[in-house]
Amino acid sequence: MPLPKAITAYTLAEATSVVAQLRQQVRQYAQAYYTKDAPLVEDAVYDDLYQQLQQLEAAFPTLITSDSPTQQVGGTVLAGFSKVTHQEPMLSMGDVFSFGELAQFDERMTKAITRPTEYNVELKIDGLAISLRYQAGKLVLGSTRGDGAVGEDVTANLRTIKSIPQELAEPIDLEVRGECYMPKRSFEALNAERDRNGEAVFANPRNAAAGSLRQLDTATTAKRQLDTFIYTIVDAQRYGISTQADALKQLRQWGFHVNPEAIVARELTQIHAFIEKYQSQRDELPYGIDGVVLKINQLALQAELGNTVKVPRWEIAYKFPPEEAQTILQAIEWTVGRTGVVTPTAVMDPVTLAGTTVARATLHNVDMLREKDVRIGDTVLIHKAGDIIPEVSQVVLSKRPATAEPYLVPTTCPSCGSKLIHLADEVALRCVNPMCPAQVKEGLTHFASRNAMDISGLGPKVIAQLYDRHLIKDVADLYRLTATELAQLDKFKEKSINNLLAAIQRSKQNSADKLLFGLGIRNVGAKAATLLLAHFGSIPALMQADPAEVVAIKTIGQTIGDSLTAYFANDQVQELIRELTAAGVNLNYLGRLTEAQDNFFKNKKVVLTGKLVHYTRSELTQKLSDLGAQVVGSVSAKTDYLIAGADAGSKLTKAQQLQVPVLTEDAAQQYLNEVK
Ligand code: 1X8
Repeated sequence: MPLPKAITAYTLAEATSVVAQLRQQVRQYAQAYYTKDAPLVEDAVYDDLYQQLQQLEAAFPTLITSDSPTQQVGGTVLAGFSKVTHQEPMLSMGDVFSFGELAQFDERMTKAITRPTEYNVELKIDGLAISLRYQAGKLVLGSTRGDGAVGEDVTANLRTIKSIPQELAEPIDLEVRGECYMPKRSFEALNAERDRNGEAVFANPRNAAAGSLRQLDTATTAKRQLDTFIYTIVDAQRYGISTQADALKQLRQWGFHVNPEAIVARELTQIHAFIEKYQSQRDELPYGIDGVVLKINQLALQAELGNTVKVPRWEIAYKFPPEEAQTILQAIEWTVGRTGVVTPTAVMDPVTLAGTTVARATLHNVDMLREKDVRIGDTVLIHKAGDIIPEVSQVVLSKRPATAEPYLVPTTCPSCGSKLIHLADEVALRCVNPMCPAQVKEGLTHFASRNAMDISGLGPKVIAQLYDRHLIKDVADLYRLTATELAQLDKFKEKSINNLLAAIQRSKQNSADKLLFGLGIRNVGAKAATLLLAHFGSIPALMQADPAEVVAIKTIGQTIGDSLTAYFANDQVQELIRELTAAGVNLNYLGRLTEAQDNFFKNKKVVLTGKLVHYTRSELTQKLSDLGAQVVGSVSAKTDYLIAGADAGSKLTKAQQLQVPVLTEDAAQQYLNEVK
């Protein structure tokens, strides 16, 4: 259905009234469709109205408002996120992990209140908490929880989420809170696409949702298909509501997306049944949940009970145990680390676990392998430690095939074939051959890594190729690589070759603490390396230092001292240092003598772009460096922040593609001013 007359025939007054009508209709239909899952009209009718609205807005741009449905597809590029101080703090919640602890919570509640205890029991959604503020019925502010007191203003991004009403039917002032999440299907589609494009995949839907909400280009957020469940009305009693169950009803009526799985319960047995039901069904739900929330149903009682310093007394989360899956162990792979430690990895039939497909899991070390008596062909239980790294938790002995034989732990290194040994008091199995190819490659990768020499473009795959083609055998060889040699590598064209050579060149100027750490000396971590060089000033000075002086440095003990002595006593090491010196690698400490105090920019990689107003480039670079930031030239996935001034170009685009947070110069200045 086209508009009744040509767009050009509309007066501004007519257009104003038609636009208002269209918006109301489109909103109503969209809400029925998205939040109630009950469309009122056919898609084509909706699309028509939507297009008419778009056409009128295009002809009368002064009528465009940020809350128009047409603006919800995003497209605005933000300069950064400003901070929002929550009017009521967004508290977190106490949690329990067993029915026993849950009973203790219930006992506390029963003691504290005289009436029979009644709970509203809801699912705990695995997303991120958001707050939405409405004024006279219009959405005016959407923010993240942040630290609970101060969050970030993500209004423009939240406006792209279809289940969030832009305008309520009643012109009320209101603040509601809930969870923003990414449905499992959207998460899988997003990760599949990112994988195809060679981009890093998100570890879980929660991270994906958080990343999507912090997009500076709202069009990206719009594409991410985020959804919400709203579960709290701030100060609900103001609206004549007296229980949490009624609050959920009211929220639904106002047009919010409210999770349908909630019950009112008085008995623990009912709550146990609810928990067990959803714990076993969580895989079938289209969104992630990580537990169940119990809230005292009566709002007046909630108010009486109040909060502790950190959490409300009247609610608790029952957290599900980590998700487990069963699968069959097909093989055990052994990997040699930088220090020669050989670790086992289980290779299993692929299985879905907490939303992702898992085919490999850590078995930690030989002792654990022996203790669990893991055998090839065994059925094993796996879970994700810290929700990310899969590990084998248990062998299901009842399912062990009669033919399964005890697993024979390798006696020789899978990389170099040398005999593996157990060092005294160590659970680890080690390859002690310093020339072991696997160890050398790991050592080279460590040298190039971010906290060490930070040579971008020199990851494990490139290192492996360089080593296997005999182009490098130690770190000094890196500084002798030529363009012709790099051209032999897979996918290395002129641009990647030049970038890598430039990165290698740049690393020569690093402060020598990065070099010291990069050498991979046993027990010498990044912190120790910095302390040592801040004290001695250079690697040659450290090499000649009196061991007693080394050990006397605060937090540097005998273990580090002995490691250094042994390392530098080695003739090959001395030759390596000579070669690095000859190649022009800096051996002096260039950092500050005192470490920068904690601040927003400390240890962050920052890129500057665009025209700055408050500072010159070099002033800002100096200020950031003083705060312990590293100011680098180009944006990569490793960049922590891009500070963008006016007329920013390709760096800004790249940062947005890589989801690197972008700060305006003003925002950067605010953070700088926070440092005393
Ligand atoms: C966090 C969550 C709550 C609820 C659901 N999912 C969450 N992640 C709920 O109340 N239904 S409440 C909450 C909090 O208070 N921090």
